[in-house]
Amino acid sequence: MKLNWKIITFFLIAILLTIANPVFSLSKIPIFNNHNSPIYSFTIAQVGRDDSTFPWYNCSTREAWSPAKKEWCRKVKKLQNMTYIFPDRLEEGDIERSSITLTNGAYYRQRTAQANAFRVELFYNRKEQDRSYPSPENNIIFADLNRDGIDEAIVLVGFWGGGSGYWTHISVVTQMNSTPINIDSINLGDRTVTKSWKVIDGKIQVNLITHAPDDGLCCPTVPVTWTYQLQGNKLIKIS
Ligand SMILES: [Ca+2]
Repeated sequence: MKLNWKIITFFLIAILLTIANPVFSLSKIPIFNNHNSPIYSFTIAQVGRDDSTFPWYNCSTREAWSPAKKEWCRKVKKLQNMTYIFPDRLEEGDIERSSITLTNGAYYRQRTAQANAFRVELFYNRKEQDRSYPSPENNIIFADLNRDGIDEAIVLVGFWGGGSGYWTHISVVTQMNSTPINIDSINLGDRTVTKSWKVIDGKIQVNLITHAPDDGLCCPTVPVTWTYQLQGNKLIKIS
């Protein structure tokens, strides 16, 4: 039987393209988050307890929620509607800025004759080249920092001071199973960029871009890794 090499070649190419196509197609598919915005390569990593991947859920969907998702979203709602403390603001003498009760994840004080406006946003991470939206995605970790067997919530909280300054804080919340309490918040600095963070062996490790002495506040250039440990009710920078 004489083989028709043209037909065989055609089918071989067709089979090859069929196999290869999903590979090529997947590489072209943009990844989208719950706000339908592309996740950029500098989006901070979602890393949970002891470096294992921690699940994240979109709490705005309407399907029947799994027990794990219900529990996760219940905790997120608590985090969005509670009081946060900012000890560094108290040192500046503005008592009102040092203790903020959020509603649905935000607080805004309008400017008055006596005082500047300011805004506090939960889950806000100032990303590189992207004044992004507040989102729990990537900006929340549940991990046991004090080894009592119960996970604390560790969240990023953004603080806008009424001008061009923007300070990202790491806040630790305990008692997530009852009435949560923000026991401490530390300030990562004005307009620093949080690149990634994780919890390893109960310590919070943050990779961020901070300022060289000559950098303008707008434009930090120095990559650093800072590590924090919960000692009693205080977050202490240990390296
Ligand atoms: Ca704990």
